[in-house]
Amino acid sequence: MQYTLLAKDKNSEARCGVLTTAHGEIHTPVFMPVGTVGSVKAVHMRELKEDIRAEIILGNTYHLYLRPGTEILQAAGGLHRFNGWDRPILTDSGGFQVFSLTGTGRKITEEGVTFRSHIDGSKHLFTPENVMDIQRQIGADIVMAFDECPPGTSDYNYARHSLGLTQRWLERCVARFDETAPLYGYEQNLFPIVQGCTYRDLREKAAEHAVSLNRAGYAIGGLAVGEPAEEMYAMIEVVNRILPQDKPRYLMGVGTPENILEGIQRGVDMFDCVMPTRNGRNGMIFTTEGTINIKNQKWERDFSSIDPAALSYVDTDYSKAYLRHLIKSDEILGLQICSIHNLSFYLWLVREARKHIQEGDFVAWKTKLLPKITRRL
Ligand code: PRF
Repeated sequence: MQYTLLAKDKNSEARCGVLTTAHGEIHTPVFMPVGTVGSVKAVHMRELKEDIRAEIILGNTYHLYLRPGTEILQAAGGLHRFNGWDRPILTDSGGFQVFSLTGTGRKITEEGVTFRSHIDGSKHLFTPENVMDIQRQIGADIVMAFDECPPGTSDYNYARHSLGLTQRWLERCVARFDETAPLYGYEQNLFPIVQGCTYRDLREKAAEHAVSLNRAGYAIGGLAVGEPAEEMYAMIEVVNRILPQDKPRYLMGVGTPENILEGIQRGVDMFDCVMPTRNGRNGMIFTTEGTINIKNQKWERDFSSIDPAALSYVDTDYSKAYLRHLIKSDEILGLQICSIHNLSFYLWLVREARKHIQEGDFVAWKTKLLPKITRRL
């Protein structure tokens, strides 16, 4: 995997580049639509490619392992063959997902995490080793380390112990990953995840340790988990001062359009978040004029396009009033339109960021755009 920096902003840490994987190029900064079970909810692969113009999607080890299971995925020839997406795929390790299964008998030990399936209650064990093996079987281009993501409000002592565990797990992930080979003939890459909650010294220690393992890219985890946004931005700065300039940095599970622009300004290259799809299915629409709750009565007779900027075909094919009607009627088409529109908005946002980094006016563009798109309409 090759990362080439194309431009660096003079007034901030923002950069743009190209990440070349076995399944094609990713232009950074990039937003990765979330496809938890291998499908981006309510969106066809054709729409993802041709309308939304996504370059990479995300899958979840936890969900794919439980269903359909690795035996089926291997029989299919990997997730790309199974779901029909022939561009890059990144899989999250399941760390974050099993840690959100609180109150279900989940247990963390040095060995790994035992948890119960949310589908049938069956008991399972994730270890750094088997999570690497599962991601080999899924066939992700980018494989994430198995980590613990503690709550944003964790005290120093908890955070320090948790980071120790995550670092020992990371070394086991690297060892297992490096002693195993890809199953489908193309290269896969392992990204370490930097944890450490909101504690500077822990973040620095975690970043230095991750860098010492010399991987093709690095992730920042444990943010946007309940801490104030300003602390998240401060931690990104601390970590990105240590991560190498010539490797991509991925901020996991972030975030709002504002979080993404602030992350880009601080040198982040990759983002993923369920917000455009999940909130979209709930009627929250991100537009270039501001955020809309499409269920609101104020849109009942608004026959204007969903977004005047026409970020995708759905914006002009359908009106706000019609979309409101679909969502109010629980029509499947409403979920599809909201998802296609919101993902088009997020992909538009990072494409514009890329353009303005290259043109040299990123911060001025961001400062002018933010008040407009964060408005509640
Ligand atoms: N670790 C993993 N996945 C994640 C996170 C993390 O810390 C986050 C935190 N925002 C989202 N997804 N493995």
